Amino acid sequence: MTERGAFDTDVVTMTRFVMEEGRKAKGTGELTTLLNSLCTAVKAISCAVRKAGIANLYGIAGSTNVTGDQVKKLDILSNDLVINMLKSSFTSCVLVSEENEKAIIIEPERRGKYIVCFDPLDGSSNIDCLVSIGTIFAIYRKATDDEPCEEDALQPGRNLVAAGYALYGSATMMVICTGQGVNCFMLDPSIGEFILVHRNVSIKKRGKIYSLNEGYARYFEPAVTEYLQKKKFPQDGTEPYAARYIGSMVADVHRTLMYGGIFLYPGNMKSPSGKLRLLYECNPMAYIMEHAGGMASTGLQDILDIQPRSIHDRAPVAMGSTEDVLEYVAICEKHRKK
Ligand code: AMP
Ligand code: P6P
Repeated sequence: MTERGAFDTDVVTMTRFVMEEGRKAKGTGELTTLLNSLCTAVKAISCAVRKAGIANLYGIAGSTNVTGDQVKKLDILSNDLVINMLKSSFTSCVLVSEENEKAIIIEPERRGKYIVCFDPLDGSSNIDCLVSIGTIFAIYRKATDDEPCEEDALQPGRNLVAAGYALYGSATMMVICTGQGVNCFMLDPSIGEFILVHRNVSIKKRGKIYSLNEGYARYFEPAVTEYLQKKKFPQDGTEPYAARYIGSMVADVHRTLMYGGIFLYPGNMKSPSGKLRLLYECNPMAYIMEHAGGMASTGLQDILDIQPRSIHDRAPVAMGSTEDVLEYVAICEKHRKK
């Protein structure tokens, strides 16, 4: 419904948008089918997340809900939804999930040419306190004609065909990029469709917000400490940056995309590669940021240039407004040369 309450009879849904883009690309329709299958999984996850508090869906696996049904934890339910929607789309041959130790190789009769790496419910530790959580996905094309295997997923982010995320916040939003700009779609529950609300998002060149978990300050590398000092006590007469950190990557990155600034999960002396996973957290978010005119770096190299060694590799990350990330990278470079 438009704000005037009139019914928009020409509404641009995500399904329609993806079909139009697919038509322009003159492809076989496989990627369009894949994206629309992911969209269905996200709608079902959104429904489950919103019901969780009532149907007691969240919490410890193995518990039973009010009707005595076996309760699946939301992240297990979300994982099953994404896997089943992708398997039944005949578009993918290898799936890598944050929830599965090994890659899932699709059976021959249901294979397609894509590889999908995903975190079905990122930030799930925040479910019980109703903090925003999300689904993140990254789509590659199989690069060889060999039998599909886990190694097919070990491609640098530069090879991405598409990536995106769903944010289950005050509303449910999907943000996707297929190489031609970043587009945002809001779920309209009244018609069960994602509606285009923000076309071709462009991130500010510089923001006023930094976002990281300062609880690890005692373990920060000197470069991170120096960067934060500059944000809190600027020597150039500018105002200090604001600090925002939700502890749910999709929410922190989406805020950074919308408002500008920098999101960091750096390595530290206890965890040199940080915590976030390269294939299904860092790469898809880095792809989105770069296509929105931003930047994503480990501090020493672009995230999208990293050659993964295993499917659950971690990577330190700083992403967001280009000038903010470049400022951080310069400090990292200075400390590297010491
Ligand atoms: P397909 O054969 O449909 O999987 O598409 C082949 C290639 O065309 C994809 O790998 C994309 O690079 C591009 N393409 C296909 N469909 C779309 C779409 N819906 N949006 C953007 N690019 C697309
Ligand atoms: P920390 C959530 O558990 C998550 O994987 C990301 O969504 C989030 O950015 C990060 O971990 C938070 O980690 O160490 O700050 O609690």
